[in-house]
Amino acid sequence: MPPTDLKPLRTPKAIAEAVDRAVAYTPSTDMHTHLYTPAFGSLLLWGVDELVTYHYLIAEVLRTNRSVSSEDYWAMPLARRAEHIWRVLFVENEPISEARRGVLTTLAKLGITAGPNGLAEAREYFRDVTVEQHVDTVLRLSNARSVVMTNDPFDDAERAVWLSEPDPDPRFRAAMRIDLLLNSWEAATAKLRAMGYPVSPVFTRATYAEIRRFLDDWAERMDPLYLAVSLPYDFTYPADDARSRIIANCVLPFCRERGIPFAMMVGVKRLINPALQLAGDGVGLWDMRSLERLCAGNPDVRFLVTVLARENQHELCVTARKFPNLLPFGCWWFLNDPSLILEMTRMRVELLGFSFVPQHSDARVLDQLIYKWAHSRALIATVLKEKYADLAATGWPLTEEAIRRDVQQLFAGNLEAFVA
Ligand code: FIX
Ligand code: ZN
Repeated sequence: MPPTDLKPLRTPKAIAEAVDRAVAYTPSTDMHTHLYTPAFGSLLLWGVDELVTYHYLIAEVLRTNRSVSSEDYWAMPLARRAEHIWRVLFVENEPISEARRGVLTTLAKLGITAGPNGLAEAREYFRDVTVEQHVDTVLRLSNARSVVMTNDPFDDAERAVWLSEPDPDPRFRAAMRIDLLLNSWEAATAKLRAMGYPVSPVFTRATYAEIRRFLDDWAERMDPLYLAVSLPYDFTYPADDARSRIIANCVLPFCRERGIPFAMMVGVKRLINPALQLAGDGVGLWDMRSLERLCAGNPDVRFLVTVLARENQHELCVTARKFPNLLPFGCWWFLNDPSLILEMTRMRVELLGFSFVPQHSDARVLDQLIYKWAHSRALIATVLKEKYADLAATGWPLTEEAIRRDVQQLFAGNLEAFVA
């Protein structure tokens, strides 16, 4: 990055140029993805056929061409599914949606001229690419310093890889995901027993101890940055249910003693259309009094929180103003769209200053890092230019040095400090 001078930036043009430099140059820590190191084999999705069959695009193709049902779609092999999506969503209809534009941004940055023949050209590009090469290419093009994985010890395929002690890649860090434990206690007891943790469905002191032993064992194996869970829109705490008992007796003590945050992603309405499989989830409004109770009742536990409903965003910002142990993050899933990223980022800067994590990619396919970060960096820059121009208009001596510091904080520093 070129040296910066310390003379105050007075004009919107000078401010905009300084913001663009800082946003382009500052590497990001991507705090939530579904990516894996190549050591995890087929768990790491990459390449144009996976990119084009992303579940966001499945939802769009099924409504755009209703003559092909979800059953017909799932009956096709991957290559045919990609060709179907490409034809319907990119050739027969303009690729105007955010998920479609994302594919094109990725192909363009990989040097593949995107046009009606883009799928075939991209397949040509990937023919001689190895996954190791592609990880380097994608992280470079995304300017991502590190990505945080979603690591589920209840997933049989992933657990087997961990037990084989795969070579670590410092660019990929772990997050331990416990959805089964907190959302499906019955199923979790069977898995825990099979893994050698003799829990009973009835909550006894011994069962709590075994759950803790499970969390501790896997934290030793994974060294997670945080403990994570996706919770439904009707998540209530405390409640007379298994989830609340495990959170109170196992999760919160674990996070407190291990010194890692508890990350809650709240608002999904699971499988409102099961026929769409991963694409079948919806969104619901969360009663955030549960968040207030968790933050107020556990001031020595740090909470990373993202919520799925647009209508919950303002309350999340206000709640974060009240609780220093709450760090809002990301424009998650159905919110990862320009109109909503702009709205949420403006709201957060106005209410929280720079004390939040503006974005995560949620990338499921390695290549998505390229577009998810390219699009978000541009949008975050748009908001920063507005806000810094407003600040400079007060006569405040704004410098490029200060802008760089702020952008580093947003893209990496806030999270790194919160998990340290
Ligand atoms: O729970 C999650 O981690 C969600 O992000 C996923 O379930 C969701 O399918 C997704 O990938 C959204 O972007
Ligand atoms: Zn996710």
